[in-house]
Amino acid sequence: MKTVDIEGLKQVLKALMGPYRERVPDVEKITGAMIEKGMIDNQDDIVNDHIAFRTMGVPNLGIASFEKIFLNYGYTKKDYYFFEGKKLNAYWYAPPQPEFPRIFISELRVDDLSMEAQDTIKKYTGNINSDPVDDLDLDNPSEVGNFFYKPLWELPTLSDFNALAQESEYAAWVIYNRYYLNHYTISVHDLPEAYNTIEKFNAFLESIGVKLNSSGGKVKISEDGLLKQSSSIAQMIEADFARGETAEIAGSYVEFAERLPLPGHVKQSGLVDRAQRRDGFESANADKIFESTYSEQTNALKNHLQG
Ligand code: OOG
Ligand code: NI
Repeated sequence: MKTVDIEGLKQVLKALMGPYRERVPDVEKITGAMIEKGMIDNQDDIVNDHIAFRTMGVPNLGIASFEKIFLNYGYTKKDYYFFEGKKLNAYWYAPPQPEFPRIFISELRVDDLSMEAQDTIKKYTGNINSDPVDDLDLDNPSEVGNFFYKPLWELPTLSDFNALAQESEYAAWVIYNRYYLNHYTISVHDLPEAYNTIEKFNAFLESIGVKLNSSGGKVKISEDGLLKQSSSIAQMIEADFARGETAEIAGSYVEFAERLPLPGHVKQSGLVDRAQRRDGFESANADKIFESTYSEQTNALKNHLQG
């Protein structure tokens, strides 16, 4: 078996974070306030629970293409999730070493959309005749790092974007944002005691003016009670569309996760390592977290800001 390029993986993850931080001012805002409260000394002290990406399920793209990047860096494919209402598939991937984030990759089940929406998507993706990941030198971390932010299809028109959003907000998000990092996730149980539950951390976030996704309630709890998640509402970006049009659309967001110790393990943070905590994801939680970029949430954020 090929040895994993751990240094290369670090570089790839670092390349992802730069543009993400610029697009999502909440990232710096939260980190800054965490430093001020003495939770951490700097960004590197934050344990990143997982990162997430979205793709279009069409030939040569989708999970089957995108996952090759992380399989090359030693990730292992784990459970499958199906989101019937949102017409999505997803998998999560376990890292080669526990200090790296898990990865969550979803894809739009394009064939499940109306013919109209399919035609719109294929207008952009239709001339991708080979898998773009196959054209990459996966062992070259800087080439891989650049790939995430490289356009794979033409800039959409605003009217195509809006039409897609009518049927699938996920579709519209991907047609514009492509492989931009969708979120990173602060591991809350690794923080000092005063902030180490999702409830305590949410209170802190709201105290600094971070607006939380309220879909299904601000705290999403897995059926076994051991995975608790919350997320910010995606921040709006000034997006340039084809023909010189511009619009404010949803960009990326930040997530927060608390993983409780599995039954039989002591509940004392610091004494419990990652292997002894609830792993993986939860469909019902994820279903609501996707909505962090949906207009019902982003409109609530806008109204709040105009307050
Ligand atoms: C991913 C939503 C699901 C989780 O942790 O369950 C998720 C997305 O918005 O693309 O992040
Ligand atoms: Ni997530």
